[in-house]
Amino acid sequence: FGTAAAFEEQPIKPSVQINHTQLLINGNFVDSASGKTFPTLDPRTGEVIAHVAEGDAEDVNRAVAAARKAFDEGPWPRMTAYERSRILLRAADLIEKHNDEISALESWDSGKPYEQSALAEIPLVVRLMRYYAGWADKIHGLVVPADGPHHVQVLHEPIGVAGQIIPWNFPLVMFAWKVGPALACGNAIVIKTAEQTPLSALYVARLFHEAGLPDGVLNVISGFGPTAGAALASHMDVDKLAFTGSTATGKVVLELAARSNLKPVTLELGGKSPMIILEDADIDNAVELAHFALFFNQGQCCCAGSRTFVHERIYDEFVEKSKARALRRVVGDPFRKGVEQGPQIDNEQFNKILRYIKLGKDSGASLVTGGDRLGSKGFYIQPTIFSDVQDDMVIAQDEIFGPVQTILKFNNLDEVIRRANASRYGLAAGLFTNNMDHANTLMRALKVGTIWINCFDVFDAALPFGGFKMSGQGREKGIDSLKAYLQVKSVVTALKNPAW
Ligand code: TXE
Repeated sequence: FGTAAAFEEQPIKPSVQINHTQLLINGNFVDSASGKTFPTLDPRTGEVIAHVAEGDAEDVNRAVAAARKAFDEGPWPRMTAYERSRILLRAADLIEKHNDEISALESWDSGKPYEQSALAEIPLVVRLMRYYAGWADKIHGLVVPADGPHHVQVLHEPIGVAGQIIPWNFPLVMFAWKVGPALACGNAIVIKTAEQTPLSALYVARLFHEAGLPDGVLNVISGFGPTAGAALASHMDVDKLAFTGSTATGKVVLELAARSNLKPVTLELGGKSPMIILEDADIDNAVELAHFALFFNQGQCCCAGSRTFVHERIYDEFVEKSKARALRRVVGDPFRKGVEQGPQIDNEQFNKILRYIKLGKDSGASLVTGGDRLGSKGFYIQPTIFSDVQDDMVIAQDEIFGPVQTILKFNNLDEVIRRANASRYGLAAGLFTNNMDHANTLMRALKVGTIWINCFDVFDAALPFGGFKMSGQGREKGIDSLKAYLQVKSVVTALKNPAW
């Protein structure tokens, strides 16, 4: 994983200035009402990057009032859909133009490799904005045949003020998944970013204004969950809530929404996604993709392939090759070229992962490689693999959210279907086989929202994403995401002359 000395070096200084640390309310950067700030930390060292305005219930009130006004009185829902589309396209162009600075902010704040930000995530954000710009002027209702002498129309209207709460693992991609469909439908937004990663959204929200987005349509609140997040979820003047984060917090916000004004809620929550490697699979390809599926983004993915089921006939070879691949993984400063894995997001996640590694060791699973931290500062963890993992072990059931691969053995298709589905989660699955019949059986039998066959983590803007069971409610991306941001209104007009 690189030499220990590499982790003691001075971190590489990112080439970007931090210009925005205040809240964005009604088109202006402002201090929080309380005047309070909180530090955002560099996961490489745990040191402070910047102090950011800390939004609280009062700031959420101000932001919701601005969004309400922008929606009820402003030009945004009233301008032509084509004009809205052009603003989203201009925003996409500006994000693309500033990829370097945005990627530097994103990697500095989150610890993800700079190359991953610049070559994969920011281009995905740009693509997503263009996809939703394409939808803006293609959202329309229906005229439906009715039984009586009536003209029946179904109007699709924006829902109003959308409250959105996002996590820290993909700060800007999550921002785009949320604001893209909401803006395409003509809504106004108050979005609360994760307390670990407030920087990139503030930068990008300013670009939306530069692109022509009217004031008050997109308000960004940095702050903590139990204060700012809870205030947004329980606000009486927020018409819809979208949340991505842990299943535990998803339950809390759903309850807050129900107890306040019954706003509809979409939830994108945790997972424990199975990777199923059948005996006929191309083993080298499966090893590489199972490695990617788990270790990508330091293992901090809701859809991480975190239960690797391997057919018993190829199990030992698979484990050996996975170990060799993990040992080749380049861990280090996210700003160093060629680095595949940076530090975990913060001390809390770092300790949580180390606790799970200890649990894995204590429960009798075999530690194949890794199993400890790297270096003595920051939140780096060795790529870790456990084999001989059993379904009832905690490491096979809980979302670890770190670079810890668990490899399980199976014998036949029926067995692996039953075991893969025996989870409270149902977000995604990966299948590796060249047998079409087996692929067809598995794709129908698995209770998950996304299945990747001989590939993994393909995030096309047009592809709906979301979970079965306790992985969530509703879908993001694709056409399905629009439904969450539209009201449906049926209009029935009596016909004077039904003959026509
Ligand atoms: O999540 P939280 P945390 C999982 C992963 C991780 C665990 C804990 O297993 O280890 O969750 O991470 C806001 N009212 N995922 O603590 O608490 C919070 O400020 C309103 C999976 O970071 O769910 C942040 O903006 N909002 C996940 C957001 O919720 C509240 C991605 C997510 O934080 C709130 C992240 C409250 N009472 C973690 N409490 C995925 N699905 O990808 C917190 N928040």
